[in-house]
Amino acid sequence: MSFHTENGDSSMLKTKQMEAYVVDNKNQKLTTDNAVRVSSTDDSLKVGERGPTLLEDVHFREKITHFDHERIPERVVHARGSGAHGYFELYESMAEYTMADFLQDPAVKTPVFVRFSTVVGSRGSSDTTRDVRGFATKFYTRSGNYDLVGNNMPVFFIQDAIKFPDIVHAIKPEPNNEIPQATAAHDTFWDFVVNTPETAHMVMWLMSDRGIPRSFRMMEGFGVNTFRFVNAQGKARFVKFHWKPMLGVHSLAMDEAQKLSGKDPDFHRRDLWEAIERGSYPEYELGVQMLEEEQEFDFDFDILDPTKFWPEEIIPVKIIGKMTLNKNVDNFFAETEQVAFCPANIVPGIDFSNDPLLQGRLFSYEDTQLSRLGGPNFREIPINRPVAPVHNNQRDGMHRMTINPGPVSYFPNSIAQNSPSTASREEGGFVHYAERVDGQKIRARSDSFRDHFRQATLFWNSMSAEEKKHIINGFHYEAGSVKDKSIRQKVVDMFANVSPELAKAIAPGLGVTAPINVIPNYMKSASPAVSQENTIKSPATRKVAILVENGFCPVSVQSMTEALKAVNAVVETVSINRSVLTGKDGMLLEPNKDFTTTHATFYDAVYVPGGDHVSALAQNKDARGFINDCLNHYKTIGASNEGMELLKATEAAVLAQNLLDAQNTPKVFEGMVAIQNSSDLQPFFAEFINQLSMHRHWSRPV
Ligand code: HDE
Repeated sequence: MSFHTENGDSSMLKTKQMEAYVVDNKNQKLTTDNAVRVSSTDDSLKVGERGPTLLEDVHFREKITHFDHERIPERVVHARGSGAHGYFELYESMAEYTMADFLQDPAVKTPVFVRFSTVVGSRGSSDTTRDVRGFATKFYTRSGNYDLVGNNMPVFFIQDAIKFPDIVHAIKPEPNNEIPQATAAHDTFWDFVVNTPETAHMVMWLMSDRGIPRSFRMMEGFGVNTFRFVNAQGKARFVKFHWKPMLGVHSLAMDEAQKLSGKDPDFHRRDLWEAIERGSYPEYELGVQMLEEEQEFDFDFDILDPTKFWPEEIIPVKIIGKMTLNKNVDNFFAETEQVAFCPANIVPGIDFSNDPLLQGRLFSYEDTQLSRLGGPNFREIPINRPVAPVHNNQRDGMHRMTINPGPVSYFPNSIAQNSPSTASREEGGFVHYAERVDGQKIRARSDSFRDHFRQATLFWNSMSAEEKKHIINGFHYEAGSVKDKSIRQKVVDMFANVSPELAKAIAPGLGVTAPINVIPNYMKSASPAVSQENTIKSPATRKVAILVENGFCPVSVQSMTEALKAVNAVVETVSINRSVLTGKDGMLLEPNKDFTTTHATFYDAVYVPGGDHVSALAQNKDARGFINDCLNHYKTIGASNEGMELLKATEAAVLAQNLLDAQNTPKVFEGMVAIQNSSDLQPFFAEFINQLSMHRHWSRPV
């Protein structure tokens, strides 16, 4: 079977399969679901113009009935999400380690569908609340669908899936009043945390910048659970999966994320959609950490414990391929809402481990999908169909699409000569890894799962000084919002086990006392790979606002726009309102946005060009507010020539003092870039772009 030769570009297989279901309404007549043409859809059938509506109005009834049943239950967790199509390409054959068909031949491109999500909020909640992000990938491989259902954090809150309903009930809105929406900042979550020390490590990740990503395109994905690779000789190795974004891992500032929740609840969804529409396709490399079976007990953590990650410094990540997301969905409901991921969807060459969280997940996903998608035939929904052929004796059920001819729906049979027949391992049949397991039937937890704090400390130790401050602020807001003081005290007491320094720093914000007699934590090691300070930095796809008013300097605006576009950044001009503006030399410009329809939080940087327009901007509170927000959210701020006057009228004035001698050459201070009295702005643009690529200037004193 060769997808790439027989069917052209193998990355297009899924898109081609789905095309058969796409209906184009262009230039068509309106019909009922029974394909009868409709003559009017504006007035219901009545007895006289002012009389009652008739039951025989078939079109009315169909239209309303369908509408009444449009919604399906939202996902019990990960309800809010955004999906995109793409493909995966392999860098080198992984045949030595796994038989997984899509990991054999670098010439084969495997179609994928990805859904990113928040966990706690409802379908209509906001994208930027502090939360874990789901990162689920469906590979439509030629030996069946493989789902890598991961998160943007490598560890989980709990060690055993039996605790999942408890943690989810605790973090969801409280059941008596359904408050608060989409956040951990309330009593029940922290009550669960302080009573469940195994949550400590993941809570550290959640309070860190990882909880508020800048973009789905700029976050890592982790399979979290330990899986197995099995090669053609039947040899198995333990494996953990990683997605590494080509744009690096970046986050929002906490205040920025909170403001965005109101200003644009669709911030991440829009960012993903627009990047794909522009052709700036999100890319992620796939990495694997592999361990020989004999290494299972070589570490100071249990490799089956999902509250532990495998530090990259001791178990390196081997980069094996790349995923590109290059197509938005045609219909959100049909694709993103109906897609069904399941960690039990594996293919020959990949197998499970005894990770007790994974084992429970293997049951839950299909179970929830049976009710969410209305019965056992949800795999026939176009987005869920494999591109590999399906042949079995499954029959009937709600919404069955497949028409299976003939009398045989059982095995073995002689009427159809035993077809469909089973396949041996050599023929691609899935054979479970023959792991030897002995034991007593007990409800218990291994002693090797008892340490809950060492890796939480490792994570804390790995953070830069600025990242530590963000974690402290995260605790301040999230645990500080808890009403019950005794829970807040227990939070401080519990996290003293992670770091006495952390406990001391969060105690005042939580209004409780720092523990006095704590045993200092002697864990000194760190894992630099988990600090976002060490990530890839790039100006590509960053969004920059250029503030303009009548009298702006056209050369500055034009050349900055060109310089930014050359590095694939996105530029928008923003003004007080949308009327056409006249530049210094009479050039006309229609601004892309105004201060009412956009906001500083939508951008990564702001540039104030020179020109007479600055006085109008300086007198406008929204223009000043724009600069203030960029300042307080650690963004790059650039000003050339008269542009500096706007900075001087804002909270940035104090820092701008350090830029006053930027005569003829650009000067930089804490992510602020300026140049004055210069007609050659090119060095300034280069420096602005350099600062932009740094993402945020976290050490700026604000
Ligand atoms: Fe999930 N999880 N989960 N989860 N999960 C679901 O399945 C569950 C866990 C993850 O975009 C549900 O179809 C249990 C870890 C993602 O459609 C449900 C446990 C990780 C998504 C479910 C976990 C995840 C889900 C809800 C054990 C990271 C969204 C709707 C404690 C590796 C997939 C659905 C999408 C969705 C159960 C823990 C990731 C209820 C029992 C760990 C990305 O079945």
